[in-house]
Amino acid sequence: MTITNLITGFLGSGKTTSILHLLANKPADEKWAVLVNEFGEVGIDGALLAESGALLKEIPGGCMCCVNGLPMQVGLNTLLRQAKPDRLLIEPTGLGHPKQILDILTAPVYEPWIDLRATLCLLDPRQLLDEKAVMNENFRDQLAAADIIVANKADRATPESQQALAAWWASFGGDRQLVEATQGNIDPALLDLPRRNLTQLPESIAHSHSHPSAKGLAALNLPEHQRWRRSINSGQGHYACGWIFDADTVFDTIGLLEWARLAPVSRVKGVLRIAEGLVRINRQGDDLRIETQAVAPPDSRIELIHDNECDWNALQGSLLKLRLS
Ligand SMILES: Nc1nc2c(ncn2[C@@H]2O[C@H](COP(=O)(O)OP(=O)(O)O)[C@@H](O)[C@H]2O)c(=O)[nH]1
Ligand SMILES: [Mg+2]
Repeated sequence: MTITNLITGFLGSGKTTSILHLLANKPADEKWAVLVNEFGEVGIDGALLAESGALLKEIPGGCMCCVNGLPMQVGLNTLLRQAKPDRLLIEPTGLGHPKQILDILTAPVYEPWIDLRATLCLLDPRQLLDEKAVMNENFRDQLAAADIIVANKADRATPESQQALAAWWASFGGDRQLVEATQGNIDPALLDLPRRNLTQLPESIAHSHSHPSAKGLAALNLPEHQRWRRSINSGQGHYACGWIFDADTVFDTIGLLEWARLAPVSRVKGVLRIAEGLVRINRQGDDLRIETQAVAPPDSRIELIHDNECDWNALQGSLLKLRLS
């Protein structure tokens, strides 16, 4: 049986960061697997996790319970049977449906394979001050479905966000556990805690978005001889646009970082080639993190997410101008 945890949380709350931390501290003799499901179709978290040493499976293009119900389940089953990992961490999209995903994971077909433990929900308490987030059903469902709430980004806490967290906890905390973290740095022992009974969860909310036709399980790829392509996705009041560039495309470093910093969107994620090597870009609101990466994905990819429609063509125009080759 594979000990399995769902790591939920709204867009940019720190799920991937926390998973990277957990992987960095895993016992050397254990085999861990990660299933990432992203809202955008381009699939960036897989590239971010490429160096982590875990088995990785990606499901891009929307909530995994909607996009890929059956193929997702077959893929998951194959992963569990063939690789027999000791642990599986599942990162659903920040706009995913936690209740439905828990329903899938507790289906009889997985009973012999999955030992489902506590669901952890990452929360940036500042998001409790953002009415748009608080009104978002996915945001609320994720918090409601969690067994443990991780108040992340403690380094960014303000008196207002701490007050909002205390008020939220007083109303909705219940008998759950609340832990504070920075950079998703949590005690790995939390992963062993049991989950609550599903019947205690609030009724799931009907899916308000359309179900796109089933797409492949792998992240989007570039056809041969094509220099770049883009992909647009929308649903649940959010809009995503991602681009993939071939392995020969190199970006102007300073221009690229400025583009990512200033793009009028709430979320930017990417792994791209620059003259110095590879750069990872991860921005949530004003929190911008830039890192270099050693293991090269075959291409460059970047994705923007926003809660309003954006002028993707204008952003694309300025991005294309930053190519050095
Ligand atoms: N200041 C600060 N930034 C953080 C912390 N944890 C994560 N981040 C940043 O928040 C952004 C989103 O993190 P990510 O893990 O990709 O979020 P996800 O969308 O939930 O997977 C990234 O730029 C991270 O570097 C934290 O504790 N403090
Ligand atoms: Mg992520």
